[in-house]
Amino acid sequence: MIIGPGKSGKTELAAFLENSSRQIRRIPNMVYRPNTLDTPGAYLESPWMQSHLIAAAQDAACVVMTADAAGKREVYPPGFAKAFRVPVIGVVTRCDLPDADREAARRQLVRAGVRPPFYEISVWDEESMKCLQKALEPYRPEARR
Ligand SMILES: Nc1nc2c(ncn2[C@@H]2O[C@H](COP(=O)(O)OP(=O)(O)OP(=O)(O)O)[C@@H](O)[C@H]2O)c(=O)[nH]1
Ligand SMILES: [Mg+2]
Repeated sequence: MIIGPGKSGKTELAAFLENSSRQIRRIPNMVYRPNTLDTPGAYLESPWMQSHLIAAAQDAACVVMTADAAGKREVYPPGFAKAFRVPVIGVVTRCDLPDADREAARRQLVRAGVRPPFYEISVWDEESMKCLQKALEPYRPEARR
């Protein structure tokens, strides 16, 4: 399950993890696919929707929390990661953008209660995507059967 601020690259990451073309539709709903549960940033950003994320995570093997290296907005409540019973993996997204500040994004994850190591990715850097994919491998549905 992937959660994070709006426009932080969650749907882009989900498309990669599904090995699908990057034409996945961007719709403001939770989207269940074979390997991923993509969630809208709007859920995290409205306090009354956050409980839906926590409930939905009960079906997930792990939660990926994204922090946008290229976005200053901080949306996670302090310690939010502690609401989940499943492992939480911190991912700094959009690291290739010119105004990317990875350090600030890492600090956001720490304040949100996520424990390092954090994965720093860009959809344009295949190495970084492969590295995250490898870390997520044990949580894939087939791997857990
Ligand atoms: N340069 C760059 N752009 C990216 C990267 N990842 C995503 N984007 C772009 O950033 C924008 C937002 O990406 P999405 O994947 O739609 O973001 P999201 O987190 O799903 O957004 P919501 O569904 O609105 O919460 C899109 O234009 C993407 O193409 C990246 O690694 N690098
Ligand atoms: Mg999306």
